[in-house]
This record gives sequence, structure tokens and C-alpha cells, in this order.
Amino acid sequence: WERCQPPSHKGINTTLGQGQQVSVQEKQDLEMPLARRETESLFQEQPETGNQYLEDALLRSYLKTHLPPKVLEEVDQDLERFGNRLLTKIRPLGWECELNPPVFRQYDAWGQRVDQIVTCSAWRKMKEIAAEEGLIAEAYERRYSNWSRLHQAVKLYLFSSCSGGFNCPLAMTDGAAKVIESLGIPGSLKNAFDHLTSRDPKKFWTSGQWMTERRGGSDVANGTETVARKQPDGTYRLYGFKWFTSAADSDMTLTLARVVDAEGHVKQGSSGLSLFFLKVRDEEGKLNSIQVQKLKDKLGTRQMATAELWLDGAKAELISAEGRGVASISNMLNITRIHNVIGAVAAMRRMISLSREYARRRVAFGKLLKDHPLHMQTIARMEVQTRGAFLLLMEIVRLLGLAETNMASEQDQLLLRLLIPVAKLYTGKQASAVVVEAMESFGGQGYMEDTGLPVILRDALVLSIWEGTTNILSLDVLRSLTKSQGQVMAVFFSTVQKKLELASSTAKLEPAAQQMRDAISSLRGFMQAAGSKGTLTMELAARDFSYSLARIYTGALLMEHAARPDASSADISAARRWCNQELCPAAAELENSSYEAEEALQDSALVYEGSPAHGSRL
Ligand code: UCC
Repeated sequence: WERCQPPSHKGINTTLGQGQQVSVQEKQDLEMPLARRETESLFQEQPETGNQYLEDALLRSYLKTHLPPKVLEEVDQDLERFGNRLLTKIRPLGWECELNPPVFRQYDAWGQRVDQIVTCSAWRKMKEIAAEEGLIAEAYERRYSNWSRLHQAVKLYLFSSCSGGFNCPLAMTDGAAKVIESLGIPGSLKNAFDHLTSRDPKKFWTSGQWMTERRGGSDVANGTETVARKQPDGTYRLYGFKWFTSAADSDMTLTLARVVDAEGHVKQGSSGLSLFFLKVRDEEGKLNSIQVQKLKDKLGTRQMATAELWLDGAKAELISAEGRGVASISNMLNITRIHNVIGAVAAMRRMISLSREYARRRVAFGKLLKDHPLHMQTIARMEVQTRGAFLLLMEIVRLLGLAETNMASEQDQLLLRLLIPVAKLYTGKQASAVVVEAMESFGGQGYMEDTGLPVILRDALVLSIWEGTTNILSLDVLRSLTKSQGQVMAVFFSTVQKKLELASSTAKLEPAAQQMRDAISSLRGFMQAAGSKGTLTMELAARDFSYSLARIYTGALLMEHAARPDASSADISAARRWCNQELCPAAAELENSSYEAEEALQDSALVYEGSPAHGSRL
């Protein structure tokens, strides 16, 4: 009784008369202990998950299918150990990062400007763990040859949802290492490369990727105002304002700027941009002529410091050919976009793990949630999406591993170039939808901050925004078609066809195989029809077209996985169900004339009806 003592109720009901209030008070005093006791016995159980690696059936079956036995043995041991470390040590640190976001201290007590971004000890511990676990190093040491990249990606996938946002600096660190490696690790960058790929916590560096300026994040070519002035010693000084710099506490960064020529002019557009390397602080820890303007107030990823920065003569090194900045930073973008996919799949997997555990414990309407067929159907639909996204991720990192060990054919490389934006844009959207749906599966509890579920949602919502929005990436998909003069589509079709042939001998998969064949023929039809129309058609179709590529390729991967001799019934039903959806929305919308110029005008009319702009020339 004492423990359940309710708080004082004096004056609680101001709408009742004095006499009534007393009787209500008395009634409450009598009833409360019982009500309290009942609440306690009905208290909801927290869903608890175990070793993520051991509980991830698809991940384990994928590794078993693809890795050579010796590699599998070692990787399996490492992942089981890592899974335990995540559970016992790393996940609690991740939560600490959420509770203790970075703080900006602009001046010290004596009025000196210090521009300090103060991070919590858990965040700093994450950096040490990332080094110890080789979360970057693994991909560059290549001890498992072409499978090293996959091993790294799987560790990052397991780490992501426990990392308290530290997956973001790791994404950019990986991207920076990749850029430096693809430049042939020039002498001046050898030191930085060694730091980025170190397993020594004392030596390990993280990197930023400072691209976005005030005039925009997508249109880098026209939005970049930062200029670079050459110094007598061959280095440059950068002047400009970086509007959105994630992981601003990093040790170094890669950034774009326009080189000022002898006449004091800069070249506008993409061909005026060059890529620079800079260290954020000098040996004494002083900022490299950088002023931190403020920390961004973001919806999510609050554990990680994103800042506005003034570059006021920051010392930097030019690392690309002049005017090749965008092409050079693309190596970084492609890696960070893969990390985005990792984050998306990890968020979906985490929510489903929690949701399915909760369903085993929570009783409603007289039975456990797991015994309500409609509830299970809802989670199963999320599971199908997550499986598809996971296999797409594995396919990309498999191809990347081949490319990084000179084992990729020209076709593999084309496919990789196409699939990165496709996967980034598609899984970003899947993650938002799945995480929201999974949140609902907890009822009101899902909406409560202290369950830790809203954090996952907030952090997932950025995945379709940063690193290129859905539309920007859809246009990047078209860019990869144009650049390869359509070859990339020939590779796409032949690869899908090959995967499907393997699956066609499994009777249970035949209806799905037929749906896939129909979708492929619709896509071919779309390509032919759209090809004979103007560029507006392809631009209007870009998003639906990218979705079609994602759905068809993922369908082929699910079919391939389900056609293995030791496939589970879940593998088969995931493939079947995936193929039940509209696999080629681009063909359907073309049929609806959605990509005609007239429809584009209608789009504007629909959007602006009732607005002051209505009737003006839009
Ligand atoms: O920094 C940000 C936040 C950081 C946080 C990240 C953490 C992620 C963590 C995930 C973990 C959960 S956000 C910054 C985001 N900004 C972007 O992503 C930029 C979005 N905009 C684009 O992607 C645009 O498409 C641009 C900037 C690439 C377009 O620029 P241009 O200059 O107009 O493009 P061009 O002229 O078409 O391309 C210039 C060259 C071409 O090569 P060449 O000259 O040889 O023909 C292109 O083929 O660059 C090449 N290129 C590419 N190559 C362009 N894009 C690519 C690509 N994706 N891959 C290969």
C-alpha cells in the first residue's frame, strides 16, 4: 500500500461542487490502491531482443549461401561475438548518446571564443569501438579479398541501430577513405588514409563531407560559393559558408570549392568545382580558421552534431584535378549512399525485431498479439519489404567487393553504378513506411519517447532526404543510363533474366516467375515507348522508373534466394508476396499518359488551385 501511495488529489477536480468534491476524493482514496495494484499486474512487458546476428535468419542464410566456407567460419564467429558486444555494451551507449546530444559552447567563461562542440563520453566511446571493431578498416585491409566489403557492411548493419548516430560519421569516413584510395593514396594523403582505416582507437580519425551550402544541397554545381585561394606554398585557403556539415566534430573533411584564378575570377557551374582535403584542427587542437556558427536543430539524428561553419581561410589541399570536384566526390557519395541503405535496412530490421517480440508478450482481446492473424499479416508485410531491401543491400556490397579487388567485370561495374541510387532511393522510402507501421504495432506505447521507438522513426526519416533526395537520385539513375549509352539497361535485363532462370525450376515459384517475366516485358515496352518521346517523358517518369528497377531487381534477388535447395518456406513466401505487387509502375503510368506534357501542366494546376499563383504563368 505504501509503495502504491497515489499522489495527493487535493483540488484535482475544480468543476465539481465542494460537497461533491469531497465524496469524489473519498471514493478515489478507497479505490486507488486496488486500481494501482491492477495497473501493476497488467503492466506491459518490454520487448527484449537478444543477439541480433543470431536472430537474423535471412542474414545468416545469405552468408551461408555466398561466403566461401573458410571465410564463413571466421566471419560467423566474429559476428556472433560482435552481436554479444552490441547487446551488452554498445546498445546502452547508443541510448546514452540519444540522451546526451552534443552541446555547442561558443565562448569560455572569460569571453574567449572557443567554438567547442562538446560531445558525451558515450559518443567518444563509440569512436573507439568503431576502430577496435575495424568498422572502416575491414573494408580496406581486404583480408577476405572480395568478401571484405560484405563483412564490413554486415557489421555496420548490425551496429547501425545501436550506434547512437555514430553510423553517420562512419559513412563519411568510409567515403573519404574511398576517395583517397581511388586517387591512388598520394603521399600527402597517406597519413590521413592510415588514420581513417586504423584499428587503433588512439589513432582513428573520422571524416566529414561538407557539400551543402546556403544556396542548396541538391544543386551542388550552382549552390557552391566557397572559393579557394592558392598560397605560395601550393596549399589553398578556403573562404565560404558550409550550411549543413554533419558530424562536425570530425577530425578531417573533404569539401568542394572554386579555385580563384590569377585574375581573381572563379568559374561557375560544375566544371568550376574542385575537391579539397582539410584537417579541422591543427596539432594544438585549434580550429583551422573555421568558425562554428551554430548547431542545427534537427528532427532526428540529434545525437550527432550538424553545424553551420564559416571557413575563414581554412588551410586545405587540392586533391582532384581542377574542375573535377563533383566527379571526384562522387566516389564518396556512392559510399555514403550505400551506408544510407545500410541504415535503412537496419532500422527496418530493428523495428520488426522489437515488434515481433512485443507480439509474443502483449495480450489484447484475450490473446497474445501474435495470435491475431491481422496483426501478424501486418508484420509479415513489413518483413517482406525488409527482406527485399536486405538482399538488395547485399547485392550492392557484393558487387562493390568485386570492384575493389579488380574482380568485377565491366557489366558488374555498370550494374553497381545503377543499383546504388536505385537502392538508396527505394530503401529510404521503405524505411520510413516500415518504421511508421512498426511503431503502430505497439499501439500508444510506440509513440512514447522513453520506449526508444520514436528515436528510430526520427532517425529513419532523414534517410530519404540526405545524400540525395528521392527525385535527385531518380535523376541520377537517368544519368547512369545516359553515361553508359543505355548499356546499363542491357546488363540489368540480362542479370535479372539469369537470376530468374535459376528460380524457374522451382514449382512453387512459378507463378511469381511469371509475374516477373510480365514485369520485365512491361519494362522493355516502357523503355521502347519512352525512348521515342522527348526528354520530358523520361524526367516525369524518373521516379516510377527507378521504383520499377528496384522492384524488379529485388524480385529477382528474392526469387534467387528462394530457389536455393535449402530455402525455407519463409524465403519462398517472401519471394511470392514481393512479386504480387505492381512490379513495373512506370509502364502502368505510361499507359495512363502520366508523362505527357499536358499532364505536367495539370500537375501544376492541381498543386496551385486556390493559391495566389493560380492563373499566373507558372
Ligand atoms: O552531406 C550531407 C550530409 C552528410 C551526412 C551523410 C551521412 C550519411 C549517413 C548514412 C548512415 C545512416 S548531404 C549532401 C548531400 N548532397 C548530395 O547528395 C548531392 C545531391 N546532388 C547530386 O547528387 C547531384 O546529382 C550532383 C551534385 C552530383 C549533380 O552535380 P552536377 O555537377 O550537375 O552533375 P554532372 O555534371 O552530371 O556530373 C559531374 C560528373 C560526371 O562525370 P563526367 O564529367 O566524367 O561525365 C558524372 O558522371 O560527376 C559524375 N557523377 C557521378 N559519377 C555524378 N554523380 C555521380 C555518381 N553518383 N556516381 C558516379
